[in-house]
Amino acid sequence: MVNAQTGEDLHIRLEETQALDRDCTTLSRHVLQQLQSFSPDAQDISALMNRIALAGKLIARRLTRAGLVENALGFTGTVNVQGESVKKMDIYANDVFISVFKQSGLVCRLASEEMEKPYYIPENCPIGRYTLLYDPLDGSSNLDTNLNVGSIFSIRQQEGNDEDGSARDLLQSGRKQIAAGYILYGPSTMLVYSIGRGVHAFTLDPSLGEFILANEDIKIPDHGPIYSVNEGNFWQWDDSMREYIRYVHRHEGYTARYGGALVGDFHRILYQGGVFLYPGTVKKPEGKLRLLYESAPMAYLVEQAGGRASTGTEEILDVLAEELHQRTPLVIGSKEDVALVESFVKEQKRISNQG
Ligand code: P6P
Repeated sequence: MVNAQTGEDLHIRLEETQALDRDCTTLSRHVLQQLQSFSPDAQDISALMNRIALAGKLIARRLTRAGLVENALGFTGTVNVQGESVKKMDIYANDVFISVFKQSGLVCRLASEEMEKPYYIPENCPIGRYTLLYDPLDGSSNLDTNLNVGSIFSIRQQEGNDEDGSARDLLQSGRKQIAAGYILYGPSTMLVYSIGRGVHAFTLDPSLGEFILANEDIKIPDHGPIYSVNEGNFWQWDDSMREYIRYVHRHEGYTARYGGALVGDFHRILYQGGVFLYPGTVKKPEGKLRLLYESAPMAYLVEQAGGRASTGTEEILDVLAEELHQRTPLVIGSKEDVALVESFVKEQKRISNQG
C-alpha cells in the first residue's frame, strides 16, 4: 500500500516532474512551440534548426577529443579567402555543415567564411529554398590552447535567381534573416537561437544527445560593466574609439573582458550586459568581422534580446552588403553602452566638421 505522501514527498515529486519537463523541452519541440504552428514553413524552420543542432553535436564531439585525435589540430598550410591561415578544425567544421545539409532538402546553397563562393547543393540531391550562411568555427585561434570557440549561423530564404553563382540575392539587409544564432563550445556546449520570437539558449546533454532548454526569452541588460575589445589595436583606431576607451579607463564600474572569439565574448555580454567592439582602423575602416555571417546574425540576436548592434554610425541590420565576404566595424551589446560608444563617434565627427 502506498503510504500517504507527506508534503516533502510531494515537493520532491514536483521537482522531479519539473526536471523531466525541462529535459523534454528539446530544441525541435521549442521551435514548433515558438511558431505555434505545424505549417510547412514551421516544419522547415524546425528541421533547419535540427540540422544546425546536429552540426553542433558533431563539431562538439570532435572538439572534445581533438587533443587526443591524431591530426585533428594544427594548420592545413593553406590560406582562406580572408587571407587567414586555415586550421584543420576549420575545414572539418565547414565540411560538417555541408554534410549535414547536403541531403536535407532544406537548402539550395551554403555560404561560409571558409569558401570563396557559395557551395551549391548538387543536382542529384534534394534542393531546398533556404540559404545557410555560417562561420563554421569562429575564433579557431583559441583551439590550440583549449579555449572557447563557436559556430555562427544565419538562415535566409532564397530570393530571386542566382544563375551566375554570384549570390547577389544574399546581398540584402540583415532584416531579411529568418533565423540566426550560434553554438558556443565551452565548458558545456550551448546553442543560442532566435527565429524572431525572442532569444533562447539550450545546453547539450551528451547523455541524451539533445539540446535541452536552459534559458528562455533572454533579455540583455540595458547597461552592463563589460567592455570587450582588443586594446592591442588602440593606436590603429581613430580618435573616437580611443576617447571611448579613455572614458571607461577613467570611470568606475567598467571591467575589460576579451576572449579573442566573438561567440564567447558576445555570450558573456548577452547575459551580463556591456559592449563588444571590433572597430575599423584608419587603414581598414571596414574592420575585421564579416557582415553576412558574423555581425548580422549577432545583430539579429541582440535586437531580439533588447540590445543594439551598430557600425558606430549605422544599425548593422540596415547595412547592405556589396559582396559576400564584406567586413564591417561592429559595436554590439546593451543599448545604453552602444549609444555611449556612438556618442564618441558623433563628437569626433562634430570636431572634424569644425575643421
Ligand atoms: P583579434 C576570430 O578570428 C575573430 O574573427 C572573432 O571571433 C574575434 O572576435 C576576432 O576575430 C578576434 O580578432 O584581432 O582580436 O585577434
